[in-house]
Amino acid sequence: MTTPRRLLLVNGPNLNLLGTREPDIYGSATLADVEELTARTAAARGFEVRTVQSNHEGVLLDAIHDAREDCSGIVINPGGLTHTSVVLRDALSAVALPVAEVHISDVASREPFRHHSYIADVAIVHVVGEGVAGYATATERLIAVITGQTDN
Ligand code: CA2
Repeated sequence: MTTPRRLLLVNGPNLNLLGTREPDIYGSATLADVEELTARTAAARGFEVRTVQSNHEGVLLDAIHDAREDCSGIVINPGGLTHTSVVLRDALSAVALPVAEVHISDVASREPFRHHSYIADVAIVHVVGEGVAGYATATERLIAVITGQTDN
């Protein structure tokens, strides 16, 4: 089978609130802006993007499982599940697609409970603290991995 030119963009719990609360931490862009930026970045490289945001862990797991069928990589901001979710990590590991982990804020300089990520070692690309622009960086770097232009 040829490599699908499609990515799954996953945004975890509470990221539907982007642009409406805590602009000092997360900026003023909305989730729609993030999805549009990611789609535009991917389209410039000949990829399309399917998006999912949910406040329910199982919905995210199902979307990740489905990506096996027709996607070649996953860009994910797991939100707070980053720091708590073995099942999300297991789903990403199970589908065995290349993963780019994105965080809008610089989690390393925030509360200690945000310093550990269950996702980090199943991701090949990590972009932290670049604001919403980090989704574009992550998408570019993930596509470079998928298309063999680099190894990370
Ligand atoms: O910096 C990030 O992107 C985070 O993944 C965002 C999560 C947080 O739990 C992680 O530690 C770091 C929180 C997502 C909630 O997003 C909101 C956006 C606007 C207003 C309120 C919450």
